Amino acid sequence: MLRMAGWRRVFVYGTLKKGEPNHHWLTSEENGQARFLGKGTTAVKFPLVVGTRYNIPFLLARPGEGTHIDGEIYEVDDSMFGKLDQLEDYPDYYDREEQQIQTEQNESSCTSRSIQCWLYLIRNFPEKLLSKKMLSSYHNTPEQPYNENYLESTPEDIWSDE
Ligand code: PCA
Repeated sequence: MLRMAGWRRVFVYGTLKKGEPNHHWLTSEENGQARFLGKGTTAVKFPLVVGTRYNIPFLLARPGEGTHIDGEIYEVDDSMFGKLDQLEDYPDYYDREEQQIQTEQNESSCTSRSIQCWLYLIRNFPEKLLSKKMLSSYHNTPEQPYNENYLESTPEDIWSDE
């Protein structure tokens, strides 16, 4: 596949997935370009929990705990990558790092491969988050609706109820 300069692969597991509340960030042409490459799963286990009164999905920087996480792989241009950093308030709130992502099995050849992608994760979090239910796949639900008002709150306020 032709690799274009300035494009990065990003693995999204939360509100940026198709059908989830922030997916429009990836499809808005004003933000830049994003190309869906396929579904994937983290090669490493991570705790994925929904926390705070805003019901935000958090992938916690505790590799080896939790489960392999399902998500979607996108190739994004520089402009889109910058927008995603803005949405995740990188580096003040979410950090990001490159991780190996196992791609979905190719039906005809029964093979899958693992590729490096950026993902957003939380490094400084209240330990209490680790006692929440750990998910392998995030979906926004009416029982625990995502509340984007957290975008207007301070990091201290976000953690205040955990
Ligand atoms: N958005 C990013 C990180 C957490 C979130 O809600 C994502 O979907 O991967």
